[in-house]
Amino acid sequence: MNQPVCLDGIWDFAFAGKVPCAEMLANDVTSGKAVLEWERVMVPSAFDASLSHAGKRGIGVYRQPLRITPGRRALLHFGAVSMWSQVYVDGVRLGQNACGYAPLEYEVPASDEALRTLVVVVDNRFDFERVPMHEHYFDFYQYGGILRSVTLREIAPLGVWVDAVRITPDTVGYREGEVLLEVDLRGEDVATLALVAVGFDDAALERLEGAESFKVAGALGSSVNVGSAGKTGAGSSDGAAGGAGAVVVRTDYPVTMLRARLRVPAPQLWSPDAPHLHVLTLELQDAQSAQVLERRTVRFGLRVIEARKGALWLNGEQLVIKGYNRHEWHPNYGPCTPQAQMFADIQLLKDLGCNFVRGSHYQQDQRFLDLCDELGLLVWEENLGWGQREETFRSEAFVRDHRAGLFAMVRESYNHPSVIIWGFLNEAGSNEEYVRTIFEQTTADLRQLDGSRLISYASMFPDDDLYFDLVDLISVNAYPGWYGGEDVEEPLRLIEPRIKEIIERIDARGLSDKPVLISEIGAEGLYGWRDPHNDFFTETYQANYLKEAIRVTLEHPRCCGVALWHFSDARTYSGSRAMKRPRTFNNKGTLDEYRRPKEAYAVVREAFRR
Ligand code: ADA
Repeated sequence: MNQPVCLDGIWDFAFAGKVPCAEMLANDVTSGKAVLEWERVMVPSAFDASLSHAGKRGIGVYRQPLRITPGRRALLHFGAVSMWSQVYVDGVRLGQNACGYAPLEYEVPASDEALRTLVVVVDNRFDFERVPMHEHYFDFYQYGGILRSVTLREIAPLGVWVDAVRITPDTVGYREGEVLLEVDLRGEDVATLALVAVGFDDAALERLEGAESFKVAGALGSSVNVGSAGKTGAGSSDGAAGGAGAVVVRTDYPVTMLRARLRVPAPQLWSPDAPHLHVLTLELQDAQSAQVLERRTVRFGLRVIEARKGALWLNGEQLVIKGYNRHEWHPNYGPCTPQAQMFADIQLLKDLGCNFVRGSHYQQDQRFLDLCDELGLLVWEENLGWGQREETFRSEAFVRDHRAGLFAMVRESYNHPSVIIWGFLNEAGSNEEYVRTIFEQTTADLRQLDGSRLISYASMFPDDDLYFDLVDLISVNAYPGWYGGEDVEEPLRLIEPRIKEIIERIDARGLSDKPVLISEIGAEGLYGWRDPHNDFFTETYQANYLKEAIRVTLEHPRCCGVALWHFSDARTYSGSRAMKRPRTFNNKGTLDEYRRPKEAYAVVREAFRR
C-alpha cells in the first residue's frame, strides 16, 4: 500500500571525468551509446571518498533498474545528491538540482513497462554559474555522489497522495497533548476524492472530522516541489541553468492543506533527559469506497522552545546550551557517515556532557536527526552556507537555490522534536547592506514555514552586525586566543575580555532581551602532538583553550550557552587557508577524525558535567 521502497544498495556507476555536457551523456547512457567503464558502487556513498576516485572532480553517472507497477506514477526521493545533478527515468529528464545537501523529490511518469531505467548524472565540479551554492573556499570538503538514501513510492491509482504531514505542539496546551495537525494532499480534486483518518500511538484511527481545508496557492506555507521539473514551487531549482530539455513531467497539481487541532492521549513531554516520542498514523482513503490508498506514520515529540527575557526556555525551564558543532564526515566515507558512527558520535557527545549539536553547515541526514530524537540531543539545523561573498548574493541562481534548500530542509525535518533552531548563511557579510534582501527574505520564509522554532545565523561580525533584530537568538562565532593570538604572550587571556566585550556591545545596542549563544569557539590541536612548550597546535593548548572558553561563556549571565568548534577533525581544502590547515584538515576537533579523543576530551567532559 504505497509504502516507500528503499533503493539503497549496489548500483552501476561510471566516472566520466571532465566531459562537458551532462545532458548528452544521460541520453547516451540510456540509449546504450555511451562508452563508459562501469563499476559497482554502494548507494548512498560519495564516489570521490573512495580510493579509486579520491579527490577527482567531474561527472559520475549512476544507473539502476526501477520497478514500478505499469500505469502508476511514483515519487522518487533522494536524501541528498551532490553537488549538481540531473535525474532521468527511461531517458526522460525529471529535473535537476544544485544544492548537494538538500533533499529532493521527483515525480516519475507512468509507463506500460514494469521495469524502468533510472539514470542519475552527478557533477562535483565547482561552477559559480551553475552551482553557486557550493564554493571551493568553504572550510569543509565538498564531495560528489548520491550522498543519502533513495526511496521510491508509488502514487495510488486515484492520483492523490500525502505530500507532507506537520505536527506542531500547541504553545499553551502542549503538556495536555494539544497539537496542530496539518496535512498537505497533492493531486487533482484532492478535497473531494480523498478522506483522511488519524490515530495517535496505539489508538484506533478516526476520520478527521471538522478539519479546515484550504487550497494553497503558491508555495509558502505548504510543500514546495523542490528540484522537480515543475515550475510551481518557489524553490524549484530546475529550469534556467544548465538544461536544454523542456519541462516533461507535470507537477503543478493543487495542494490542499487540511488543518485540525487534536489531542494526544496519554501525552508525555520530550526533552534531552526524557526523549519521549509519540506516533501519528494517518490513512488516506478513497472518499467513494473508503479503500485505504496510503498509510503514513509520523513520529513527533511534545516540547516547546522559546527565547524570552534574554534566555532560552525548553518546556518552560531555562535551557543552557552545552554542545558542539559537528560535520557529517568520516575519513572512510566522507559525508556519508554510517548510522552506527552517527550513533557512536551522539553517545560521545552525551558522554561529554552535551545537550546540543549544531549541524554545521548544511541540511542534516534524517537518520542523524532520528537518532537525536531518540537519544535526546537538541539540534540546530542550517541551510548550506559558508562565508559567501557579495557577488554570490547578486546571483539569481544562488538566491533561488538557497531558498529551495531552505524549503526542503524545513519540509523534511519539521517533525523532529530535537530540532529547535533553524539557521542559515553561516558567517555571511552580516555587517553589510548587500545581504539585507536575502536575510530579510530568509527570516520571513522561515517564520511563515514554521512559527514553532527559533531562528538564528552565526555571525562573525558581532560588533557591527546589522541583522540581529531579525532573529530570536543572537549567535556569535569568535576565536579570541586562536586567530589573532599570534605575538601575544598569553593568548588564552584574550578569551574572557573579548567575550565580555562582544556581549556588552550587543546589550548596549538595546538587544538585551535576546539570548546570546557563542555558536563557535575553538583552537587547533593535532592528535598526538604534545610538547613541553604547550604552544599552538598542541593537544594541551587546545585543552586549556576549551576549558577557558567553557568557563568564560557559561559563567557569563547573558550567555545562553556555547557550541564548541568542533566535534571531530574533518577534511578541508588547501587553497588559501593551506598554511593554517595542517594535513588539509580542520584540526579543531576534540576528537580526531577516527574519533580518538585528544587531551581536551576529559577537560571538556569535566567542565560540561560540572
Ligand atoms: C568559522 C567557520 C567554521 C570553521 C572555523 C575555523 O567560524 O564557521 O566552519 O571554518 O571558522 O576553524 O576557523
